[in-house]
Amino acid sequence: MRLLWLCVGALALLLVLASAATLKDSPKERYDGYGVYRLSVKNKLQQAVIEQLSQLSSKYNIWKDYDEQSQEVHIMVAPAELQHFQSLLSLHAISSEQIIENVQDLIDAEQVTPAADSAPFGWTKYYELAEIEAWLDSVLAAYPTVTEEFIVGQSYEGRTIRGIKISHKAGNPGIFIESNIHAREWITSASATWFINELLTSQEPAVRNLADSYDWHIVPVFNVDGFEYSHAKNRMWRKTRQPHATNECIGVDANRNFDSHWLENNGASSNPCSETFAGDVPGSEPEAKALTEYLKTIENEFSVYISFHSYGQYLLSPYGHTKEEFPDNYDDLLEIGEAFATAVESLPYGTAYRYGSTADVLYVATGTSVDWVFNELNKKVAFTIEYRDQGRYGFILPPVQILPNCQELMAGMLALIDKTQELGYL
Ligand code: 0X9
Ligand code: ZN
Repeated sequence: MRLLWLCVGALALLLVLASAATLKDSPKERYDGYGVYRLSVKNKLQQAVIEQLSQLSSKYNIWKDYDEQSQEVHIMVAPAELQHFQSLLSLHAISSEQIIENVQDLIDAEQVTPAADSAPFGWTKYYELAEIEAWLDSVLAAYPTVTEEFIVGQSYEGRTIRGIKISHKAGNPGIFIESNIHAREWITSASATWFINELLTSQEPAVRNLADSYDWHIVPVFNVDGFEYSHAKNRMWRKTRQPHATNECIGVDANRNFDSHWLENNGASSNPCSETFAGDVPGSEPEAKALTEYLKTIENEFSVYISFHSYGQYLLSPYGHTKEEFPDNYDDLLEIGEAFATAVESLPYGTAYRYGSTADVLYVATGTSVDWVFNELNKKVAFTIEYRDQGRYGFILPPVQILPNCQELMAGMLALIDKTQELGYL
């Protein structure tokens, strides 16, 4: 009898060890045969069908939500679902076009970096969190008189959310940049690190003026847990990594978790499996909570707030929660948007950005960081930049496009700050 119990015990232990091992060593999610489709959505019923599908986010993953301007949705579909997907589309007369044939091919290509890139850090490839942090340390060490680290707080998994303040003189007006709140939007942290580097090293008079005349508070990777997960396990991860109390789906859309019109007007989802899950309560995510607490402590040190996202090529201003109303200073925000878009488009790439309020130009989004800063901290100039591209590569923007995207950021930012200053906000 004793022997039997011993055997049962040993077996149980083995099972526990095995499941722990699979969790730890679970392989990377692969996207072989996953396609991305551009759907043209003409009515509410078609919208509802797609909304239903998107609840099954590992099989049908929304890359770009429906917006009234383009009347399009970009959706990634698992190969096993293709037949079902095609018949649903024809049943509901939804026309579609494949924009990416095989997501895994793009993920593989993204990892192949030119042999020439032997520098410890640069902008011809994407880096993991540890590499970005090591680079940040080296920058802090190299420029001790004008840089300073700041800490936003701790993530759910206990990582430190770090930022860098660049100040060339006391009393400068401040600009806060938050980047990579959505984990899979890798171009955002690549652009943020490039921008930091430019502020510290560029000899261009216009950039020097940007660095010398303003204090920059920059968080290159805000959603640290999600970003790490997007590198280690699942390239297409968007949300935070906090498990839900009762649902198996993990994480919250951090950009729906802020306490400003939280979960109103269908601007977020109450379904934990949705990519736009708002959380059970505002500030349920330690990251969002930490950011609001931190921003309150430096409330008087900045007047402009910018959040980096991809993709779609937009410069978006408040409001996100309604398109029935617009901020009092909307005309100014449009003027700044126009300056940004004109500057970007005048570069040789000719990249077109659209601008306007989130709810008007894109879609209703509630509980976003930008709207929280605008509405609750009363910062009158707050924008979301949605970087390249428009769907050809989507979130998997090839490394060769990092630098062109960064050049566009600088041209746009110079114009944005110039106009903001001219209008008296800085
Ligand atoms: O939906 C979002 O959170 C952003 N688009 S993304 O494709 N990167 O997910 C847009 C949010 C912009 N709105 C506000 N900040 N108000
Ligand atoms: Zn985003």
